[in-house]
Amino acid sequence: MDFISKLQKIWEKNNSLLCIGLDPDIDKLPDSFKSSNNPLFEFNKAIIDATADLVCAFKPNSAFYEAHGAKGIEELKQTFDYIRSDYPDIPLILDFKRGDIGNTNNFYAQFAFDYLGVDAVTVQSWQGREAIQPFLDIKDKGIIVWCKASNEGSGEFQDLELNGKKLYLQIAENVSKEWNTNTNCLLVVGATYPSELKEVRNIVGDNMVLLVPGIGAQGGDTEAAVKASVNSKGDGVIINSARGIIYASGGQDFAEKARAKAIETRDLINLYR
Ligand code: OMP
Repeated sequence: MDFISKLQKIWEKNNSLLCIGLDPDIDKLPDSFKSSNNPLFEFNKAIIDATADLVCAFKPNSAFYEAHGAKGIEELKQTFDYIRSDYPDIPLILDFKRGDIGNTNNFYAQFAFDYLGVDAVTVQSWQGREAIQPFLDIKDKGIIVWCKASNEGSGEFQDLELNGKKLYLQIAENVSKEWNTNTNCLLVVGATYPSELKEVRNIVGDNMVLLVPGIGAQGGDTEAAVKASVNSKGDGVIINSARGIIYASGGQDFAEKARAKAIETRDLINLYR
């Protein structure tokens, strides 16, 4: 099943727009994992088992695994394999924000879709459509293009005006009107920028899904982000939180506390959608 259909099904089944970021930082894991052979995977597995009925996606960020070399990549793959076998309804997003010339992108796509078997990836837009085409051609996968980043300094380039239009708005326009011929594109806009989220929603219309990270640890206001980003049907978004949920407690009750935080976050999102 293609990524967008899988997402629509799980939005309904779990009544949730919440995505949990599986970004395990070994220094923040409960002590019991420190002697484990697969600490990242074992931690993820506990979080996944505690929250799988509450989410519309899981999004591991590759950096947290690449940091550990081959062993980290192995645990990233274990994480995706586990979700695919035990929770096959849940879409898998690899957050790796790759982007290069087209020939090189073919090999990033092979890593994500053939080796890891994910349903969607995050990519850079900087090189232009022609370079991203190897991703865009894979019709059943979600290609999530970074548009307006959640970090404080993201305006340095993204807010520059070119011919009277801010760069991130031009990205939203090109992706929604020119790149999306296979209806497999999404855009990333940070929850920390609700008015920019609204502008992007107005440009892309009802049908494009937005990935919205930045609630929780980065301090994005959930009410403002949800109201600004949902479409007229009250969906069309994937709202991501990682640290705010996975480290709700640093003790042995981490999975239970992550579940409680995920319920609270899902319900808050649902209140404003
Ligand atoms: P927390 O800040 O811990 O909730 O994690 C946010 C996750 O979303 C990290 O994996 C970030 O790399 C990612 N992210 C952003 O924080 N800001 C962005 O603009 C884009 C992303 C992303 O593409 O998911």
